[in-house]
Amino acid sequence: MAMTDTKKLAVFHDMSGYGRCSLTVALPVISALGVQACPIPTAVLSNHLGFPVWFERDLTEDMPEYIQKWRELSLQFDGVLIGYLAGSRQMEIVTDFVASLGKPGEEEGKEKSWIFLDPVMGDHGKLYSSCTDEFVQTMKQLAAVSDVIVPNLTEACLLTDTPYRDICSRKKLQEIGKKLLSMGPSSAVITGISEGSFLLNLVCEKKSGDIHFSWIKKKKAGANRPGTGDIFSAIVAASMLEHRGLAESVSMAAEFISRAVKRSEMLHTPIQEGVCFEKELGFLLKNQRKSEIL
Ligand code: PXL
Repeated sequence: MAMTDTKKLAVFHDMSGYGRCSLTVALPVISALGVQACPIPTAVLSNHLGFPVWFERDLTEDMPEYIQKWRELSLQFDGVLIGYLAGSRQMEIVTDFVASLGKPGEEEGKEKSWIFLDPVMGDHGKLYSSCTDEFVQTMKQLAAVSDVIVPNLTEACLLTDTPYRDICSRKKLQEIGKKLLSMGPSSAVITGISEGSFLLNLVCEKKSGDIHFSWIKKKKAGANRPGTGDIFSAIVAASMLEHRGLAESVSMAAEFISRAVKRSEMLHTPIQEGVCFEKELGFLLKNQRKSEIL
């Protein structure tokens, strides 16, 4: 009888102390799915930027040394999740880290590390104030070396130089999906597409030379809240490391977020406090793979 190793996921994100986003949501959901999360903090904030005031310490200058120690320890990862980055220099640091992990076939017997990118740049058709044009261009390069990218519609438009439209036809969205895949990744999910009282995710996958599209549709459970994109990418990354398919992983993420949003609405939690996901973690625990012992 052999035990399979717990999968390890390196996670680039900021640590915002209050407001349920980035590392404070990514770490618990990754753990609940049975995957070991290893954070590389990009910044430390007292709370997320949706509040009127905050403290922020940018960690760009510390990241190379932090990563160097991991190199000296020869640490290996099954996957890398790239979330909130504070500037183009951080993107270069992440790109170097990804390149140092090696590609399949470079080392005999070494499995490929999966690169998951949430290209955090904007929402509702607008670039976040912290993001410059240079940042968007560098993000395209990072997308090219990623395996799975999970942009929202605004970010998908920015990556493909498509003018943003609030209401897009499904055909047009599939064209954007195709463009995203032509940039390099084998899979892309365009998230949070609003269609009446539903939210759609468009899953685009390269499969034996063809492109396969699937639509994951969920009834809207409540208002948009901060941190839901971070929960989404963390669940997709951990779930895929546990050998689930992309569409199944997206469906699980959408269901979990829907439950947490419903709970937040029921409790009248202020929007800026994010989603009350803690008491919904049982849903992920129930979905944890039970096949670790072979
Ligand atoms: O959830 C994305 C996010 C990450 N990090 C910080 C944020 C936000 C969204 O507001 O402010 C610091």
